[in-house]
Amino acid sequence: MRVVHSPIHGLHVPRTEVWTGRLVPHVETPERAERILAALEEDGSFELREPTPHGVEPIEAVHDPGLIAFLEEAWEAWEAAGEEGEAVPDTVLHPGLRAGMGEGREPSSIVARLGYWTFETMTPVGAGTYRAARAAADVALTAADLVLGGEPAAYALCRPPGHHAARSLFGGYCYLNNAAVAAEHVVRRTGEPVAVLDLDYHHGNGTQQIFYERPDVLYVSVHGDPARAYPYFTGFDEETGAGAGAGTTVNLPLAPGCGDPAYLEALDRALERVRSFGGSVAVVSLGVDTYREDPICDFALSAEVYEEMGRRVAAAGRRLVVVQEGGYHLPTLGTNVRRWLLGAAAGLG
Ligand code: OKP
Ligand code: ZN
Repeated sequence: MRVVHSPIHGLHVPRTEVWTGRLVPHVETPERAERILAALEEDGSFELREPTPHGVEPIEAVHDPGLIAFLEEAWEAWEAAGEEGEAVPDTVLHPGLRAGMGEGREPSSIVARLGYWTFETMTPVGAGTYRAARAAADVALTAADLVLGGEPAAYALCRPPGHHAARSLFGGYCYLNNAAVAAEHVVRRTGEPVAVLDLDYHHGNGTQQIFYERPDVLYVSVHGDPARAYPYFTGFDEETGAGAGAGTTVNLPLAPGCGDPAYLEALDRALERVRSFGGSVAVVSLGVDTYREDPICDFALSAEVYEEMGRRVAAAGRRLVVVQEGGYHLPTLGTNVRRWLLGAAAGLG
């Protein structure tokens, strides 16, 4: 299988995040991508390459140009303001803040602008963040191009991840929505509908929001129930799309401790929807934070199930653009991704 990766991810080194009042070391580290790359390099069946730069246009197809411009300038503005450490807001634009007073516009100070373009405090902007986020989008776009060129599957080793980034918001360790950028690219190149299957532990609020009213992009997600799991405010089963996109969003929230049988049952339901939706390409947001030892999640999947998962997804009969999202248990991160991809390769036949 073809693998796209870029060393530029290493310029993004988030240091700390605030979890329920405690400052903790950030879990979305460069070592994550290094572990995955090492596991894939160890196996002779993966063919590695670096991405082709695609410019900003395919990113503007799914994101507010204001968000992109902000991410590009944010670090410099933070430094110019004499701030210490990473760029993180202290106040975010909760909709209630200006309720009944109009939407408000982008403020001018850097700390306020951070609170305008993000929804939380766990996603710091540092010196290399924008370059890494752009490289991750190029990685996803290059994998999409390989599949458009006839490959049955390609894997995009994206870092930082993307599925929490909405049209006009970064957050959830995500800055640009790599999977959404790739899916929109495929729609525009083929004129066909595209399914996005999100298998990260967390609900992909960003991908869902970007395509919520779109009849030509299916978003299906299997994830920790937002009743307890981040991002808390999206991913309920009654969210099914709106307007022309009514019925093209499918959420399958799962209970804590979810094991292999319950997970595979939900996956089969998700795949039924993918199968009945048109198109020849599916984008998979692959997070292996569903693994039982993941330090920030609460599912109980075995290592072995990843192979079966990949096999079942491939058997759905779509060409696959597999985009890396989360996964934080470093000792098994690479081998779990490898298992998934080997299973998919077997399922593609
Ligand atoms: C990114 B991806 C709760 C911490 C939650 C944010 C998780 C972002 C996950 N105390 N931190 O979907 O793996
Ligand atoms: Zn996740």
